[in-house]
Formats: sequence, structure tokens, C-alpha cells
Amino acid sequence: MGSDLKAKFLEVYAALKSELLNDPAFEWTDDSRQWVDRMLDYNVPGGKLNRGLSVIDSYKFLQEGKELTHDEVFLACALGWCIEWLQAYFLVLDDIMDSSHTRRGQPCWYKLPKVGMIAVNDGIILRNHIPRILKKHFRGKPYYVDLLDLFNEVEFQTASGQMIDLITTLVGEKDLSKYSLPIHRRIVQYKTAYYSFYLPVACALLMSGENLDNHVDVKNILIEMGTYFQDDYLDCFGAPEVIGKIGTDIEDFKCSWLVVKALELANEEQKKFLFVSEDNAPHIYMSAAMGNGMLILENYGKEDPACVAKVKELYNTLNLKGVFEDYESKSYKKLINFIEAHPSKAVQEVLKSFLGKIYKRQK
Ligand code: GPP
Ligand code: MG
Ligand code: MG
Ligand code: MG
Repeated sequence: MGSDLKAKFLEVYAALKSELLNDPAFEWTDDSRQWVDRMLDYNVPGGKLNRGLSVIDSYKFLQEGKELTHDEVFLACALGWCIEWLQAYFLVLDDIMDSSHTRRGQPCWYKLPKVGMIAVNDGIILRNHIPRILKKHFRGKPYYVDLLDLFNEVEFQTASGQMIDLITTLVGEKDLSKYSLPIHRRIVQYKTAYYSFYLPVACALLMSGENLDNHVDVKNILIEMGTYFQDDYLDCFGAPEVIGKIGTDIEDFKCSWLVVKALELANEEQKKFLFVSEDNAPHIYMSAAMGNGMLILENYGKEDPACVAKVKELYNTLNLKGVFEDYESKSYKKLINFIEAHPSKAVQEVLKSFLGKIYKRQK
């Protein structure tokens, strides 16, 4: 990805922002314009921009080397930004729900004293900007309705994934044995894979005049990819300076890949410690060995840094880093095989470029 393209992409951000700040559907005041201006700059462009840039990347591959016109570049960038806007909306609200502290190397938006719960409405505003951008730039396109439908479908899937992430956590607090790999996969598939992996490529396909119904195989591969390459590992082991956030999965009692693996690797006897009685109070049976399951039960989901450290220590004892690396490289090989079975070389390029960006990523 050239830095030229990134510069172009950022130029389009400035253009879209300026349109939104002068949207004739609202009677702007200086204060309101300033608020939205600052809110957008704080929440929209500060990430890796991988999803947004992938739209342009993918569109190029689908055009098989044909030089893109100015208009095409602008439209691909605008769609890329719609995904970044969608992500900003999700993250502003997700950080409230997860009681997170930092995001992209700065305090979460809701954590700013002047913002607080106004962030909820800002999330709604961000979400509403997407159809406004689409209306302004795509209304006359034959694929306009499909584009609106795509964003609606993906938003619904993501909100549903967020729901199961949140309600699984509720159930898990009573009974950790509810945390299994299939449930974890379902959460990740819905809360991140659709919007992070499928959506950018689907946007590029629509722009290329393709019917998404004919590309179910592409969708399946991308969803598989998104499901394998979740960032739960980084939440715990990523360097906060690099990932730009301090993970809260352990404190939040999340059904994360790591805790699922830890429970899987704990032996049968240790699993017995994860027993819940009728009154839902966990019954902890003491044993001479004090198994891993018990360690998790006692320390998982607690704010206390000492408890968090104990959970991480257990992850290290179980060598989850090594287990993850092994899982990652196996997933990579499996996905490469899927991709190489695809009949279109252009589609193969799109998928491989995607995979290359996320394999062994540090952030
Ligand atoms: C982030 O998962 C969740 C989403 C992007 C979906 C949010 C959906 C809404 C409808 C608000 P996460 O909490 O694991 O991400 P992170 O670890 O980056 O906080
Ligand atoms: Mg979160
Ligand atoms: Mg979350
Ligand atoms: Mg996470």
C-alpha cells in the first residue's frame, strides 16, 4: 500500500467531513459544527485504516491492473471511509460497554470529561453519517440499493455479535464452563468478521458491478479468516504502546480465545472446580493441587491487577503464546488452501492480500 494512496485517502476524509459539517438537512451553529468536527477527528481517522484502504486495494485487484479513474479512486475511498465511520461508531459504544480506558493511544472518547454519555449520541451521529455519505455520492449508481442493504445487514450482524459477546459474559460469570470454542467462534464471527473482513471486499465487488449472491464462496473464506484471526491474543499479550489500547478482556470476564483455551487445557479434575450449584454460587472444592480451573475462577473477571496478573501467569504456564502461534500458522495454511482453490486469480489476489495484512500482526 503506497503512502500516496494513504495521502489520497486522507484527502477524501477531509472532503467528506466538510460535506457533513455543511449538511443542509441541519441548521448548524458554530458550537454544533465544532463539536462534530472534533468528534470526527478524534474517532474516525486515528486507526490503522486497514479496512478502509482494503476497499481500494480490493477494487484494484478486481479491475485486474486497469488504471483507475479519479472518480473511481474517490468512490472507492468514500466507501472505505464509510467502513471506518462504521467502525468508529462501534468502538465509541463498545468502549462504554466494556468500560475500556484507552483506544488508539488516547483515552476513549467517553472518558473525556466534557464528553461522558454524550458519546452515546455521538455514536448514533457517526452511524447516521454513513447513509448520508452514500446518498450524496452513490444515489445514482445501479448498485446503490445493494450498498445500503449491505451496510444494514452487516450492522445487524455486528450488533448481534456484540449482543452474544455481552450476554455470554453474563452467563459465564455464573458458569465458566459455558465458555467453549464454538461459542467463542460465533461471537467473533458476528462481532468482527462481517464488518472487518467481508464488508471491504463486498464494497469493492459491488463497485465492480458484481452481484454479491454470486460470491458466497468469497464471503465464506473471508468470514473464516476473520474468525481465525481475532485479536483476543493481542488484548492480553499485545504491547499497549503498539496496539493503542489496554486490554480489558480478563477484567470484563470475556469469553476470549485465551480463557477458552486455558479451560480446554486444564485437566479433567481441574474442570470439576468450575461447578455451579442450583443457587448459581460457584462451589469451589479444595484440592491439594489447586487446579488451573480454580485459579481462573478465583481470579478471572476481577478489576484487581493482582488477579489479572495471576490469570496471565496461568496463561504463560499453559504456554498459550505457543499454542496461539501454532494455531495461527495452521489457520494460515488452511486458508491459503481454500484461497488457492478459488477459480478467479483476481479474487485470489484480493484474499491473499487480506491474509498477508493480518498474519502475524502485532496490532
Ligand atoms: C469490538 O469487540 C466490538 C465491536 C466492534 C462491535 C460493537 C458493536 C456495536 C453495535 C456497538 P472488542 O470489544 O473485542 O474490541 P476491542 O478489544 O478493540 O475493544
Ligand atoms: Mg471492547
Ligand atoms: Mg466489546
Ligand atoms: Mg477484543
